Amino acid sequence: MKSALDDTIAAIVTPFGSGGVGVVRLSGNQGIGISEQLIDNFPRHIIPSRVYHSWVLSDRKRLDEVIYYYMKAPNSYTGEDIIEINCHGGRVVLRKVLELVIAAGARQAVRGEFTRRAFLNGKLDLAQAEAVIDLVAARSDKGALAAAAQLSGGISQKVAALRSSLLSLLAEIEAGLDFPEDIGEVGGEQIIDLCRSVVNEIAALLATAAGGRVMREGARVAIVGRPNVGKSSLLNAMIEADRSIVSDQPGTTRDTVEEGFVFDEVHFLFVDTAGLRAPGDVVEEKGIARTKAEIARADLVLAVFDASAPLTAEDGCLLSKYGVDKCLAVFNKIDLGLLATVDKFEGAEATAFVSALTGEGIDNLKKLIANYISRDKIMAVDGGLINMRHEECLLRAREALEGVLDGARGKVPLDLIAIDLRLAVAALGEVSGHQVSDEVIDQIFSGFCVGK
Ligand SMILES: Nc1nc2c(ncn2[C@@H]2O[C@H](COP(=O)(O)OP(=O)(O)OP(=O)(O)O)[C@@H](O)[C@H]2O)c(=O)[nH]1
Ligand SMILES: [Mg+2]
Repeated sequence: MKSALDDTIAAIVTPFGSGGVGVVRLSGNQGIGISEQLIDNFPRHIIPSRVYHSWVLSDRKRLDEVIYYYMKAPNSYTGEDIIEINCHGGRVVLRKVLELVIAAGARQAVRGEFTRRAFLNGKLDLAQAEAVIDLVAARSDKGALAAAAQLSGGISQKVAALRSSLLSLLAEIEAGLDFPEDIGEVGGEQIIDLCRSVVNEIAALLATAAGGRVMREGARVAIVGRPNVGKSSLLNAMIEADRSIVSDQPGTTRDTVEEGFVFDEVHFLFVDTAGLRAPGDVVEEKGIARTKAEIARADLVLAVFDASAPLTAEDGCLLSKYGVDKCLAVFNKIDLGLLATVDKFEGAEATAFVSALTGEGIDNLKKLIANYISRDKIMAVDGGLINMRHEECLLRAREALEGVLDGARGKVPLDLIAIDLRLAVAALGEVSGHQVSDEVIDQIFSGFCVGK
C-alpha cells in the first residue's frame, strides 16, 4: 500500500450496526475544507478541541443533526488535522455522510490507515500500534491491561533503551577503529559487561511471550481422558452452557469442540476432545489424532478420570502414553461415590474432585486452572507482554549478541564484533519500527479494522 500522507482519508469509525451515535472521522489537511462543504454554518475559523453543533446537509436538505470537533495537527491521534462528525448511529445516515465526505474530496480509509498514519507521523511506534489492535481485541481484563501497558510504551521504552545502549557501544567501537590514536580501542570487558546485561534484559522480555500469547489468543485448556468419563459434561459445567453433546455412549465426541470463557480476568479456551482408546473406526482414529494435537498445543491439560470406578491400568499410563506434560488430574462423577481413591495423581500438578452433573467442585477446579495459568504463563502484565513478532526479533537480537560475546571472549577483531552488534541493533529496531521493512508494516496494519 502506498503511504502517501498528502490526501485526506475518511471512515466510519464506530462498529457496524445501529447505535445511539456513529462517528465519521476525517484525517488530513483538507478535513476543514471538506467539512465546510457539508456542514451547515461551518465556522469561518474553527477552534480546536471545541464541540460544535449543526446539521449535515445533502442537496441543501438536512440529513442529520450532528456534533463535531476539530483536533489540530499535530495534536491528534494521527498527528494530522482530524475532524470527527458525531452523527446519529443509523447505518443509512452514516453511509450517506461518508459518501458526502468522499464526494467532497476525501478518500475512504483502508484497514488500519489512521493508526498507520499515527506511526508514520511518529505519534506511536510499531509496538504501540500493535497494542491498539490488542486493546480493541482484548477479551479479558488482564488482556486489556497488558495491551494498555504496551500502548503506553511499556515494551517500546525497554527495547529502545537496550537498543540505544548498544548503539552507543557501536559508536564507540567504530570511533576507536577510525581514530585508533585519539580514541583507543574499546576493551573486551566493557563489551562483555554491556552485552551480558542486555542479554539478561532480553531474556526477561522473552519470558513474557507465553503470557502474551495467552492474553491474545486465550489460554488453551484441553480436556482429555478415556471415553465416557464425562469430558463433554465437564466442558458444559465449566462454561455453564450446553455446548458439547453428552451421551452414555462411549465415543460420543468425535471431533474437538472449543468454547471461550472468561474467568479470573483471563480468557480461557476450553477444548473438549474425543475419548482416548484404541480407535474403532477411521473417524474415531482421526478424532484421536486431533486430541493428541490438542495435547501438544495446550497450555494446560485436564486429564479426566471416572472417580466412581477403580482406576484402570490404562488410566495409570494415560499421561505418559499421550505425552501429557502439564496437567491437572480431574476425578469426575464423585456424586456416584469415590472408588478411584487417589489423592495425588502421579505427574499431575494438582488433583481435583468434581461432579459435572451436580456442579460440585467445579468452582474449585476453575480456581486451580486460573492459578496454574497465572503462575506459569502470565506473570505480571503491567509491563506489557510481547507478541510473536517481538519474540522473533528479540531471539535474533539475542543470537547476534551471543556472537558478540563469543567474539569479545575470543579476542576477535573489533570490526568483526561490530558486524554482530549491528545485527542486534537492527533486530531491536524492528520491535519499535525504527528499522523495519514496508512488508512488515503492511502485514501489521492489514490486521486492523477499517476506522482504526
Ligand atoms: N452421575 C454422573 N454422571 C455423569 C457425570 N458426568 C458425566 N456423566 C454421564 O456420563 C456419561 C458420559 O458423559 P460425556 O460427557 O458424554 O462423556 P465424555 O467423556 O465426553 O465421552 P466421549 O465423548 O464418549 O469420550 C453421560 O451419560 C453423562 O451424563 C457426573 O459428574 N456424574
Ligand atoms: Mg464427549
